[in-house]
Amino acid sequence: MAAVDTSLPAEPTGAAAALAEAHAQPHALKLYGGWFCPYVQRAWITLVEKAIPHQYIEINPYNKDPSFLALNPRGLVPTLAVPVGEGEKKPLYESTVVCEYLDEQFDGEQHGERLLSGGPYDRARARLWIDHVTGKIIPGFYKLLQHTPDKAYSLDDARAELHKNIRSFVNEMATDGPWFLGHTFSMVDIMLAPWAKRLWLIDHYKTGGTGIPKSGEGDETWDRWNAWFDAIVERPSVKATWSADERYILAYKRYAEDTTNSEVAQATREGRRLP
Ligand SMILES: N[C@@H](CCC(=O)N[C@@H](CS)C(=O)NCC(=O)O)C(=O)O
Repeated sequence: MAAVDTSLPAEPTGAAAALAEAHAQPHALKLYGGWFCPYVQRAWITLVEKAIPHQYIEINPYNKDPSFLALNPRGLVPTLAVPVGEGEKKPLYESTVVCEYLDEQFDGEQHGERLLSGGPYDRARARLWIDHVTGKIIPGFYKLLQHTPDKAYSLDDARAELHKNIRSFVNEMATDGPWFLGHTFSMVDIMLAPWAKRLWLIDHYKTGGTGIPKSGEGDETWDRWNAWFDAIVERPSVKATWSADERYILAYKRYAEDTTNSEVAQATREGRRLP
């Protein structure tokens, strides 16, 4: 059985290193993360967007340290340690749950607008498209990235599936601004940002790449996607949580060769729901 990636570089680099360093001091709110992890990046972006004081602790989730498992029995990052009363802490995990908690808990004026805002219908609709990102687009990303010639499906099949799921997401986007909700940046944008930021790895590793047309070379749906994409990869919180590009080439090689035994990769290989 292929090894899990315990050999990954231990620290973030570039902008993410500066951010981690700025949040290295002990703080009651702790984010346990891995620099390479897109699910962590969701939580990290939320912390930055809302200017939430916290401590960032880099760990390698593939080393299932007992102290880590005591916080999160699933053994996955992001894991958040949340202060509850005098010196007491409780854990939270699952990136969508962590981000929603941060959004609700840090609600003062200094934290800006709510990322999941509006009435019950607006919030439910946002969650619906977050569910689409998590349940359809992200699995499609890994299916394409982990494609190898011996698979039962072709590279074109994987590309078509990813395109279909991105397009149904884009068709729900407002047209009057770059973000999913138009002029309002929201949790829906954050939930997809880390994988959008990693799409170039598919171009790097897979023949034909993502196959997503450039603006003006496809139809209106792809033009709308490209407007969102250009805005999200330039969003300061997304850039601030990004390490040097060559680190991701290293980290994702095992996905591209389909040799990693990370839980996400195993689930993808076996056609199971992602962890
Ligand atoms: N559903 C989880 C997924 C988190 C996840 O898969 N994290 C990866 C790193 S990107 C991890 O901790 N993997 C450890 C392992 O596979 O053993 C979430 O949304 O937080």
